[in-house]
Amino acid sequence: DIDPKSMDWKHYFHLETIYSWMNFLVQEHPNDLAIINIGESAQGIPIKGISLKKNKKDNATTIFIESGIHAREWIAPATTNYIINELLSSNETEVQRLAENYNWIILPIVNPDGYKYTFEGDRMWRKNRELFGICRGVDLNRNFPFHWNSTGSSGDPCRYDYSGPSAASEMETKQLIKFLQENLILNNIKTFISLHSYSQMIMFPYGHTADHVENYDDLSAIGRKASEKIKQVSGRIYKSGSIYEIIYPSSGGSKDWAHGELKIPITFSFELRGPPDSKDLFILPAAEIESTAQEAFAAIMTIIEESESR
Ligand code: ING
Ligand code: ZN
Repeated sequence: DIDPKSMDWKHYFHLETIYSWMNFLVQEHPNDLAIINIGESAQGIPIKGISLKKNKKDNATTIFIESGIHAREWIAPATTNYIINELLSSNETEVQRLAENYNWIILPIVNPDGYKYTFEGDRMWRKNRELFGICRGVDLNRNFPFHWNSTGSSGDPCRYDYSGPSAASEMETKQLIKFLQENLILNNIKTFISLHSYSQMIMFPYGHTADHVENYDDLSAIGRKASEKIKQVSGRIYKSGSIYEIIYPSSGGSKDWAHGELKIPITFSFELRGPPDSKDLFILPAAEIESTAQEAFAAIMTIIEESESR
């Protein structure tokens, strides 16, 4: 059976274990933590996360973190879990300051159907599990209603980057959109972070165009600082820049929607580590979870600190 206290940074965990660990955390910190359930996936699994609210002031802003929108990128939810744990138990004063001064809404696994399937069926599955004739799955990070299906996505359900039959066609996309729309003002969300793997990158909008966002200079300076931070922490090199500039043209991603539609000012997505030499670049050895999560958390702290002075 699952021991909810069994979370560590040396293994990857099943969806059920992560969910029972979150329940355990809420029992341990009933005044500051709550489970949030944004609704169900296509296959009826609740999409759950936690909200951390130590600051009871009305004007506190919220940092939103989302991962596991792509099923096989296991290092992303593992990193998110590490971040939750640091916010709750770090002895470092700066971590404690950020944990207390901000509210945090954190969703480790936006695509629970896909995540489950990578444990039970195909380790290399990326999309959700919706059925379209002979093929399955929409790439949820191509399904958001902002310049949907304009570039870097496919109209073919058999492809890994299928954007879906229409914008926001998928349950998971719909739930996340509804949750963010409802909480944008209510919780004053100013920062949106999405975790992926692999490539060692810190990216900001947009993916569909080379045109610069209105706060390009700020995002670009913040991204550069965050990548310098990682270099100090672990020696790793993370490239930073807009999606279009540094990775590939793509449309319908969650972060582009969060920035373009919801007007959340500080929006970043990470490409975490892949293994040094392997054909399966999404399969990062579990021995690298902790160091990857450490450098990512340091970079996220830098993003928040740098945003404070702008
Ligand atoms: N990379 C991301 C992808 O969805 C990305 C890159 C991030 C594109 C955010 C658009 C928005 O393709 C991986 N590895 O999934
Ligand atoms: Zn991804």
